[in-house]
Amino acid sequence: MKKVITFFALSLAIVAKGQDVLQLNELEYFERQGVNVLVFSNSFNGGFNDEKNSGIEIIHHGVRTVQGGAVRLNNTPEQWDLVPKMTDRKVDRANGSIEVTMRYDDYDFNSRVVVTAKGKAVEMAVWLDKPVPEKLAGEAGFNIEFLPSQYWLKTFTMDGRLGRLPRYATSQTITRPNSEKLRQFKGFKTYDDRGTERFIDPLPIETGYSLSMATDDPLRLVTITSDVELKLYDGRMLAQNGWFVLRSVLPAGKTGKVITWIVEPHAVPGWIREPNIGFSQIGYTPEQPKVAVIELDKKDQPQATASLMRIKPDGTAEKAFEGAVQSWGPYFKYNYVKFDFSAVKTPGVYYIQYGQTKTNDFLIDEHVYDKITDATTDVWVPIHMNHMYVNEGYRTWHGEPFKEGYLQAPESDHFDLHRQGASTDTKYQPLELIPGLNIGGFFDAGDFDIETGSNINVVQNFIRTWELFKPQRDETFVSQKQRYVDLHRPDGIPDILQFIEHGTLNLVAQAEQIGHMASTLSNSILDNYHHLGDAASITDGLHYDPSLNPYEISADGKRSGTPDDMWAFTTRSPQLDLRAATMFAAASHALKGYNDDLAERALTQSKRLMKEATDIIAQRTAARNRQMEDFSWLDGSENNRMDSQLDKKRQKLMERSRKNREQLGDMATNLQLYGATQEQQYLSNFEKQIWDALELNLAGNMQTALDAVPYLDEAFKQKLRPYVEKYEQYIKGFDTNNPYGVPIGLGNWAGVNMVLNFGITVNYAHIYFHDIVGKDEVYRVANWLYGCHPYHNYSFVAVVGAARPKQVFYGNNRADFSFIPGNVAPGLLFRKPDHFENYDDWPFLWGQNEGTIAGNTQYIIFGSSLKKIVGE
Ligand SMILES: [Ca+2]
Ligand SMILES: [Ca+2]
Ligand SMILES: [Ca+2]
Repeated sequence: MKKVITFFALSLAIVAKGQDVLQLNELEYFERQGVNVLVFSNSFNGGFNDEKNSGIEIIHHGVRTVQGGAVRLNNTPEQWDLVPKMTDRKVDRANGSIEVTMRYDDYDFNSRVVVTAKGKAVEMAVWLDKPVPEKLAGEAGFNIEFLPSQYWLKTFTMDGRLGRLPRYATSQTITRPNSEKLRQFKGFKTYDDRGTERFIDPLPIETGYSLSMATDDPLRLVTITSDVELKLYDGRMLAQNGWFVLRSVLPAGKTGKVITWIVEPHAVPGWIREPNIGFSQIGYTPEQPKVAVIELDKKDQPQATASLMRIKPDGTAEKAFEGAVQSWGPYFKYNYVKFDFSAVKTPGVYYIQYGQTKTNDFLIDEHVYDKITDATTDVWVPIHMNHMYVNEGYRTWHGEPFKEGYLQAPESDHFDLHRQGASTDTKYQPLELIPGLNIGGFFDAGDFDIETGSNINVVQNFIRTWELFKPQRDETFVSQKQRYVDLHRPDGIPDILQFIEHGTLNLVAQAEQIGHMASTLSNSILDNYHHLGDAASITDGLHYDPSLNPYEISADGKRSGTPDDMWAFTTRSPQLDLRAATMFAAASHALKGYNDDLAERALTQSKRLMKEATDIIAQRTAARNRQMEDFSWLDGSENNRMDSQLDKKRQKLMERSRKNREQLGDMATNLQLYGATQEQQYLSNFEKQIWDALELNLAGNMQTALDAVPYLDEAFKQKLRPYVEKYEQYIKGFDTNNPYGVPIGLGNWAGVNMVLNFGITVNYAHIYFHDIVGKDEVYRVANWLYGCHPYHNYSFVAVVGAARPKQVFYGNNRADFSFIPGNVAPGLLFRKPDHFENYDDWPFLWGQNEGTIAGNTQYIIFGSSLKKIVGE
């Protein structure tokens, strides 16, 4: 160890000059070419508790490979273990250091981490003003975490001993009594101890004072030396989404500077990030615009030209086109140039050659968009059908889940952000079986609950697709009687009708059995919420009987003492009931002639919920003081500064909109009700509201206005024209906002819904006003989705036709580093202050890789409308 430190000190002295060393930059992180060290640019937020996105992070040669640097209370913190709250962050430019104060309220425990640039390395030091609280002694430590997919199979040395980091977790563990387990998020438990009253604690892979990670890979090499023992763990022992964890336990009874690590991420001399050539992996039609966006390292010198190469039938390549590379400019941390090869219109197989970089090949052909929705409708959607056995060829995707049904949720504060109030708002006692809910519905996303709001969206998205595009595709066998779904087996019924039916079956059952809509049907225990595997094995399928012992099964084999039954959260929301009423009206319309009985039941519930919810809202409104948040929905993305006169005008508009909304109901709901019932009053309610809404938030309300075009006359269309003209300017505005020409989200859920919404609106604007919004505009979102975006150029959609779709998604099969075909990833996750990422070797970050049922059915509308336009 001594030797290493001496060598280290020497190397510091030699290269501590200019740009070779880590320096604190304007954006408050440490930077040298190839290495960024971020210190709480992103803090732990506790929403889903630890999304592996926070604390001290290292972006190493363009990849965020280290995060989670903080004082933590576990050897390998899981999601739902407590995270520290950042209470202070100080940037000291003079000394080149960042200091962060962290706090654990549960233990009244404060600590500070000070990160200081020291040549090519940083010093990470932990300071305590008071000794570690007794309860945390031996448990609290300073941790950082390494991304397994970037480190597995690589070599490491600890104090000179050799090792190789494992592809799969097989290190050793001990168990400890639950009394020693520190409290997890809201007091939940992530584990089932099988009655042992003991929890699992991993043992380290290695311990020592000097560690080199990835000695065989200069891009990933990081050396760490410490004055307190280092322990290297494999976080995957407890949870598949765990990382390699390096930690030093805080010494008990000490104050002051208690731990000092020297961390040096190696930088490859002269390294420049490989250009990321963004293009559509689906390919292009001959007539459409074709522009590649090339993402360049700031230090990279742009090429003057790029070429489009054509692969001939004999396998050789020839230059089809050479064109100038146009500068777009900087956007966050990279520089962007564009290569326009729209001139090439001959069908064929092509690739882009830019300097030394050559892309994979893609097609130019009339038919490239023909199959873009097929994987989503034929595979992704049916696999997410709940309460069914789903088969595909030789493979079972899942058995029939939740056979024991759903219990009335007791009062609770749930881990998936749901809440059951003190009153159930139903005739059921807490934990009483609510009959008839285990039918129909779709799994929410990478989890298995039925989010009612999302399921309402799903049914509406299917209805919208059905009513506008009437897809007759039949590739799925659905038997509600057998509770069986078979993929790729036609049964004579358009699949989309069967999907509408399946969603409606669950939602009607909620309305009939509960009396109103549940907020969710979800897991009762955290241990089966993070389930990865066959949905049918989440619960034991037996009714919970508290008179039996846990894990005991009754003599008749029908009940068990394991409290794993799912819960229905039933606190009444009249707003949700109204949304359901609208959807039921539309579903009734769509299902008529296919399933008349269900259509009738849906209509009955629609009318009843509409009346009851309206009454409840009226009562509540009368009793409630108005709050500003009531019209926050109106205040959209246009935050231009306005003078006070405009402000006044706007306030007046907002006030009128609010009143109209209160008296006439939501305008989009009115429009949908008109579509479902053809009753004139709904249409006039809509017309009274739409113009104010467009004045207040053009981008946010344009879709609703366009949805009305088929129902209204030419005069409406003429009145809408100037708004569409303004919207066209809004679309074009994205060309200067960012290099990719679409709205890009910066939240902790990447913005695919926003991008899809934009794409659908542009498509509809083109369909109804093609003289204003030209056909060229409809390819913006397609380009983005299928590969023209930052970070990498893989298609975000696991879609038919893409040459290089993403390979891992946060689906329910994520533990297999796999995907479910047809999934749409949220996309680029933004990490403050300037980093976009989308891992394609690590599925477990939901903010960038999780497809949702509402988003994926929205994609079906987008894809269907795009196909219609392209086919014209
Ligand atoms: Ca969920
Ligand atoms: Ca079918
Ligand atoms: Ca059960």
